Parts: sequence; C-alpha cells; structure tokens
Amino acid sequence: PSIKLDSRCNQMLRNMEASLTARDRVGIQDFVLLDAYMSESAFLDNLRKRFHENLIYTYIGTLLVSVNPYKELNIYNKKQMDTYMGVNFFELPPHIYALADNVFRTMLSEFNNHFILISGESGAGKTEASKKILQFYAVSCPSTKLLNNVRDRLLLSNPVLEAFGNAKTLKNDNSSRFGKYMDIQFDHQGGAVGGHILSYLLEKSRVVHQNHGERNFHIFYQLVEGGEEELLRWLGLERNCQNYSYLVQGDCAKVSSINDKSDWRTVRGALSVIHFSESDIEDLFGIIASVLHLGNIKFEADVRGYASLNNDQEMHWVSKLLGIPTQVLKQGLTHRKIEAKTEEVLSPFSVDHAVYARDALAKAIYGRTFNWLVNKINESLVNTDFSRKTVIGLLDIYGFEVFYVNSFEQFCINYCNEKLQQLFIQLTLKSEQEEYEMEGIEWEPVPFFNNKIICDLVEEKHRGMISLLDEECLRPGEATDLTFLEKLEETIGGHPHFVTHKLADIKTRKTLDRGDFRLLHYAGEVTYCVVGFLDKNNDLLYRNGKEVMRHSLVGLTEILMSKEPWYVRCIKPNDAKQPGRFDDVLVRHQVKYLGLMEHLRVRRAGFAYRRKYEIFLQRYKALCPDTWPHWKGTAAEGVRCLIQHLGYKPDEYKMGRTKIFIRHPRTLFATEDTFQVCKHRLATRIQAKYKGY
Ligand code: AOV
Ligand code: MG
Repeated sequence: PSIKLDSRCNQMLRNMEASLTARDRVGIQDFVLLDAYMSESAFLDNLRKRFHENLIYTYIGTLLVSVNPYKELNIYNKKQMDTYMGVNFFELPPHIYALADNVFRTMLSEFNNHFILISGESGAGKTEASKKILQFYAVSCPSTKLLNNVRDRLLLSNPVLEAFGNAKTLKNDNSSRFGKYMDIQFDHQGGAVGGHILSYLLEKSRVVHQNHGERNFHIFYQLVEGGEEELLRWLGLERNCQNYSYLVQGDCAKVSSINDKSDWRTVRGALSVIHFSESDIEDLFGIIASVLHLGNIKFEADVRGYASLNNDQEMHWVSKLLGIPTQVLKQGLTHRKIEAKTEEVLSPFSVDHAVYARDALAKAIYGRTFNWLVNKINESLVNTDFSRKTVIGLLDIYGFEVFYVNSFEQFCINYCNEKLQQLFIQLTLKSEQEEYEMEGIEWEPVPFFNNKIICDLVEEKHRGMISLLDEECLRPGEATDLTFLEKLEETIGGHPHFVTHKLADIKTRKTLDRGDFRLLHYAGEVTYCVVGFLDKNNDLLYRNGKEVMRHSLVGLTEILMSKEPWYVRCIKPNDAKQPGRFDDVLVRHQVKYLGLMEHLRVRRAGFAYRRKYEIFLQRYKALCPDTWPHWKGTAAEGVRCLIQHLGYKPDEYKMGRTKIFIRHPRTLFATEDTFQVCKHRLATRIQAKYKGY
C-alpha cells in the first residue's frame, strides 16, 4: 500500500504540474481555486476555453458544471471508468465519473443515502449525464452473476422509458417529456441490488397533437418503421408514418439524428430482458397500435349536425386490439351518457365534441400504458431481500423550455424547474449560509435571488395559480379559460412576477394578447396562452388524485430532502445543436440563472468541508501524541490540539460551535493521506511484531 500511496502522490504532483503549465490553454478545472475567477466574464472565459479544448466538465468545489459538446467525445469508456474508480475527487481532471465515484464511496463509507440532482434547460445534457452515471455504476460496482441481472435491467430500463417518454421537440431531438426519479439500491458491499423508478407528469397531449417541427413519442415511429412484417399485419398497420394522422401533425416524421429501425431492435431486446412476457409485449403493442388507429377515425356531420363515423375499417381495428365491442366504442365516441333519475339517456355529440372524445381516449390509453410500463419495470427491479440497503437517487426531469407558443404543458414543466431551483437554493445558498450563522462563524452574507416568490405565486394555498385553476375546474359549465385568466388578474394582478394584457405595458413594456399571461421565471420570461388550461388541468385533477402537480412535487421534495445532495448543472452552448459553437450570450444567461456565481462566491468564501468535532477527533486522533489514545478534554479542544500539531494555517480552518470548518478539500485530503500512511505503518509494525508467532 505504501508504494501505491507514493505513486499516487507522485501522480498527483505530476497532475498538478501539468495542470499549471497547461492552465493558459485549458483554463482551470475548479473555479474555486483561482482568485481572478470571481467575475462573470472570467467565469465565462474559463468555461469557453475549456469547451474549445473538449474539456466539458469543470468543478465548483464538488458541484459539476457540464457543457453539452454536441458531439461524441472519447471519454466514456471502460478505461476511463477504471481510471476514475476509487481515486480522490480532485486528483484527476473533472469528470462525471469522478462525481459518480465520489458519491458511491461516500455512501459506502458513511452508509447513508444520496441523490444527484441534474438540472439545466432543455437540451443541456441532463438525460445523457444521468445515463453516464448509471453506466458507471453498472460497470464499476462489485457484481455477481445474480447482480448482473439487476444491472442489465437497470441499464435497459432506459431505452424503454425513453422510447415511450421521449420525443423530438424543437429544442432537443430526444427530449424527455416526463420527469424521472430513479433510486439505485446498494447492499453494504456496494453491489447494485435493485432499483425503483418514479415518473412525473407525462406530457400526454403530445399523443394527439405536435407542433410544427416536433414528433410524437419515439415508440410510434419505431413500431411503424422497425416492427416485423408479421407484427404489423397483426396490428393492422402499414409501414408508412405518413398514413397516421397522429404522427404527422408536426410534419417531421423522419429525423436525421434518429434511427427508428435500430432503436426498435434495442427496445424490443430490452423488453425481453426486463421480464416482459411475449403476451405482455403483444398487449403493449396492440395498445400502441390502437392509438394510431384511433387517430385515423374521422367524423362527419349527419343531417342533424351530429357526429357520425365515416370509416368502419379503423374502428374495427381499435375494437379488435382493445377488445371492446365495436358498438360500445362507436357509441362512446359519438354520444354522451346522461343518467336521469330512472333511465340513461344518450345525447349525441357534435363533430368537435366527438374529435375531443377520441383524443381524450387516446391520451388516457397512452398515459395508463406508460404507468403500467413503469410499474412493470419496477417489478423487475424490486429487491426482495430485507437486509439494510442504501440508495443513490438520480433525478432527471424535463428542462426549462420556452417556445413560440407556450401552453399548460410548459407551465407544468417550468414550474417543476422552478421547484428544483428552489431546492438547490435551499440546500446550498440558504442552508449553507444559515449554518455559518448558527455555528457562529463570521460571515459576510452573499446575496442571491431567491425564487421562492415565484414558487409561492404558483403553489400557494387559496391564492396561488394552481389553487385558482383547481377552483375554476370545479365550476363546470360556468368557468372558461378566460374566466380563469380574469380570476388571476383579480387575485395576483399586482404580483411583480405576473403580467397580463392589462398590465403588460406598465410592467415590462412589451404588449400581450388578450388570452395570454406572462410569468417572470427564474430562468427568464415566458408568455403562456391560456387556451386549454382548464381542460388539461381537469385531466390531471380527476386521475385518482395521484398525479396532481402540487402533490407529486411536494412528495418529491420530501424524498430528496432526506438524502445527501450532489449537483450536476448542465449548460447548453448554443441553440443550433451544433458542436464547437459557444454562444456567449446564451451561456452567460444560464450561468446567471443557475446561480453559479453565487454558488462560487459562497464556496470560495466558505468552507468545503465540515465535520462534527467528535467525528473528526475520533478519526484522526492517532495523528497527534496528545490526543492519542484518549483525549480527556472536550472534543473541540481535542480538535484544536490536533490541528495545531498538524500545522493547519489559521486561514485554512474555522472553529464553529459544534463543528470544524475546513476551507479547501486539499487540506482534508492531506490529513487523510497522513492518516492512511500512519494506519499502514501501524499495521506493518503489528505484523512485524507478531511475525514468528
Ligand atoms: P436534456 O435531457 O437536458 O434535455 P439530453 O441529455 O437529451 O438533454 O441532450 C441532448 C442531446 O445533446 C443528446 O441527445 C446528445 O446528442 C447531446 N449531448 C448531451 N450530452 C452529451 C455528451 N456528454 N456527449 C455528447 N453529446 C451529448 V430535455 O430532456 O429536452 O430537458 O426535456
Ligand atoms: Mg432529458
């Protein structure tokens, strides 16, 4: 071990030297380390420099900043994984593997739960980052044959969920249209033994409508392009996406960066590994095909102006695939059942109503199938052994997005991001500074924008936007999207982050249409069109209460708060999805709203490490003759004695009420290395002593 340690120290020195000489070219790898790097422009310079050298990762302490390279980099292979495994965080150049490894080691040594919060706007690289982390664990964790099965299923759940939950949008060819939180469970030896996935608010409206330049969920195109002849025949499908009205609304069924055929094979293979029987798979694609047939059902107005079906062929397929008698289906799509006192009366739909009913059915079918899929995957990942386990949670949601027209879906997505930002602020900027105050550490507060004001605006009970929306939904017949807007104006019209038509000119000097409102989000302004809000919210409200936005997000926050947090902040370098382009204005904006400068300021002025006196003393007391083997005084006095002996410089640490605060990680690493050497010497001495016995 000492040879290993020496060679590690040498390696570390070599790295430091190399990084010093190369600094001009490649920038610095941890923003915390350089004095000059306190201004936003310097921050940006460093990020740009590194980006152009393909160094997409940079640290702020233990937070990882990642800039999407929009090209394949040769840094995600087994060799790289091996390099990063079990190495001190700051010894090697920044990498997502280093973060993953550090989380894993900390979990093993402290036996507690962790989560990795990955954030950034749409297309910034969140999903890719989460996949890299999962792959790292799959490859690097100790494993057995049994565990290999779990590992494969963990990995293969990804392509399946992406096929059903991702789609091409204008921002991202593989955009997540649902929020995903995944727990990976480890036993005490670090073997991955199970997992669990929670999904949030799938964007179901995409099933029936896509904006220009966007697609439906990948799985539809994969099935039509890649499905075997026999399967398609059985499902009544033709191999031509243009034939399906639900697939061509965005007029871009083919995307150059996507190979639907080969993706189909991946998904098909993955389904078999994750415990899907052949009959499950048949059912699954039967349902997916039924949605495509539903979309092709058209209605005509009969002589009385009511909806009538004009094509029995598609109806026949839907009824066959879903196992519902044609008559029942027909009636359901063209009539409403009204229950009078003693009898049921059928009231016919207009054509618009019938189209609406058809789309609602398609969305409901798809939404439920998605939930079923997540449940099935969870069943295959479940671990039935009751021994104590620790988890690493991975959170990858849809990123903040602004389109030309923004609707209820963007409202939900952007609110989710607002909540995550709030969590980040609470856990880093706020609690960190509060801890210094509590511990009595002298501290010059770092000001930051707290987006709680926007979260409250959306979620406050009774007068928040969601409450007002829910209230309007409870007045069927009377309420409309416009009455909802009026209610908003009445109740929150004065709020500094909310703007409507009436107030637009005064507040932001930009006019708004009658049916629009604007929110000033932490990440920028978004103008929402209110059309469809009531309807889409109703859909959420009446789904057994489980998926309601505010409920589900509060639950998530609780799950996360009970674990130790780590952060990956993803940045999108340009809007054109192109490699090598670093758009200063765009990146500067993200650096600002992600709160990276504030985070850096707190980190730089603050302390990278803190430990309770008792824990610190217990671990390192062997390094000082006065504290070893027993220290009689208080733990704080013991620690003071210990660090004086170790020669800590006065500006390197601060003594708080209950904890020691250490400014730079390198100080702690040096102590830890001394400790390891000491442990090794002791072991050798003991061995020598007992030799011959
Ligand atoms: P997102 O998850 O943050 O957006 P993705 O992770 O899907 O974004 O990344 C978008 C695309 O950028 C990917 O499909 C890749 O082509 C490319 N990309 C991202 N990270 C890397 C990387 N490390 N190396 C190479 N290419 C990368 V959204 O889900 O839309 O919010 O809702
Ligand atoms: Mg994503």
